[in-house]
Amino acid sequence: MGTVERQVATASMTNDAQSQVTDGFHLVIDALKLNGIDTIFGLPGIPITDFTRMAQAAGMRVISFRHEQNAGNAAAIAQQGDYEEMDQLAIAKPLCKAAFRVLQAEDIGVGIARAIRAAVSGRPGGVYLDLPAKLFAQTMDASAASKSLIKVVDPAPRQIPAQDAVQRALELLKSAKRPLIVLGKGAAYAQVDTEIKSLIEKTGIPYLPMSMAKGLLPDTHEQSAAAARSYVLPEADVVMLIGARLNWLLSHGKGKTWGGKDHKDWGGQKFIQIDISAQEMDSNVRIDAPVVGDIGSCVSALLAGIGSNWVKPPADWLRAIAERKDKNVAKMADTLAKNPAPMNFHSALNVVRDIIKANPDAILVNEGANALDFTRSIVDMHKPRKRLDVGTWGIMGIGMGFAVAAAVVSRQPVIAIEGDSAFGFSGMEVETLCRYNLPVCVVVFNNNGVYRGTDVNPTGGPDVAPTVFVKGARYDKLIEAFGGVGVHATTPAELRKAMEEAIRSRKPTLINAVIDEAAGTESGRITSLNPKSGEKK
Ligand code: TPW
Repeated sequence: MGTVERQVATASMTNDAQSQVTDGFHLVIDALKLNGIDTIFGLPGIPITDFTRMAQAAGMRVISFRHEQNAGNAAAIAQQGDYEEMDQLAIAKPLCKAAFRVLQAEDIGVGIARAIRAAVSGRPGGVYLDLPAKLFAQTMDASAASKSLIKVVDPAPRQIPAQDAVQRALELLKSAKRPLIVLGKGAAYAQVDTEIKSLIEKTGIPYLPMSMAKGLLPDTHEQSAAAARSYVLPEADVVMLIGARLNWLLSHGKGKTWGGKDHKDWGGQKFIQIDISAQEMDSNVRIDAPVVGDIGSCVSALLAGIGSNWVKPPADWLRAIAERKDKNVAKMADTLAKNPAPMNFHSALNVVRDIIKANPDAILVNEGANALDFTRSIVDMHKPRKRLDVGTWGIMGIGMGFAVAAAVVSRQPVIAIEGDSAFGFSGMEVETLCRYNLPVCVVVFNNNGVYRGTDVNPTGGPDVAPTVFVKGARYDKLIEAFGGVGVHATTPAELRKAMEEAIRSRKPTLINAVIDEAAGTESGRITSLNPKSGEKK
């Protein structure tokens, strides 16, 4: 039975008097219908993809948008409030690292200094500064005003780790038979690339880069264990985390990924964690050797403690990793070399991989689901801080904003690899790319929908399935409206030619790369987080 048929069956089961069980999906649908609500404005993505399918199957109208903001506006037409009166500080507070409000003109200097310090010290984060309209009309004596401004001294002060903490970490590392280092984006932010490289190379320990730490050492480095990730995580006995958190991206440091028996079982690894925030320690599993301080100071202290006669990890560990790597790399090379029609993620990304290799200073922006996960694993980065993606929270819509800023600040070419749904969240900003004539090449991996484009409306009604977009859409035409270059690419050769030309010309370019609508899975590599994924059954 196909996904949709099965869900229709499940839905109708709830209406069956014999049936004993229902689930949260159907309770929500039933409660809405009971109250006469027959239309949902939304945006499907896991964990609510199946909910939208079931609601449609149950006869509700499900109208999908390209950004939740627009769905919210659609749903709000009957209940508009006074937007200008909104208490933005209260709304921003739980979402930001800090939120402040300035009420007097004489406090503007303090407010801005505080906001800067809060944003860049310790673990960096976004800060909201509320400047009410009334503030701007206030006047004050010009010389007192200039004295009230503060130039922040040492906004991100160094935090030196305690020597005994460093010693404890080194002892544990020395005792390891199968050590592993995980580099997180904190390691990349720290901008101490030489020290980190030297720590990795002097210890000889294999490492895994998290997505935004890719390129901190070139992904082609022989100590990179990225191509053997699923082998090294469960097998390692001591893991040193450098600016990486044991959050969901690392399966919370436990469970099957780490060799545990079930999803909560500890795999037995000992952890050394280097982080600027003490609070991060023990957040999911025991941290045996916490080293709290800024990454630069911590890595320097470790390097000093390592000295010149550090014993490299056992050869059998390194050999076992190398064997897995070779096997996986060969397998991937076979997959990448295939040339299916229509293109799939692999054949398209094989091109992107070559383009990035030939242009290692270009900045790669990346969002989507399959478009994100496959790019992360297939496209090697060769230099630090050249990869910007949706990060820990997987927020769609960062694409064009990141691309604009990356081009403006770095003046390097920017390549944005975008799922078609992901692109829709910020797509209008292609006008901004054209307005400022930015050297950005947007590649939309167009597979006709959120994740895939193959769903059908099981009721046979006039609306398409919630995850499906206009088939065969021509995103390339969008940028042409503003004078940019649009290209429709249906083969890897066309994609390569268009990307090379975009890099050469530095003109704002949008390539509509047509991908098989059945390629990929629901939500890329995190399908398992879907409460009731049709794909996995
Ligand atoms: C602000 C939920 C995760 S990934 C995704 C959505 C909507 C888009 C996947 O389709 P796309 O990629 O971009 O076409 P691909 O390569 O698989 O075809 N709203 C926000 N953030 C998230 N993460 C979602 C919804 C989601």
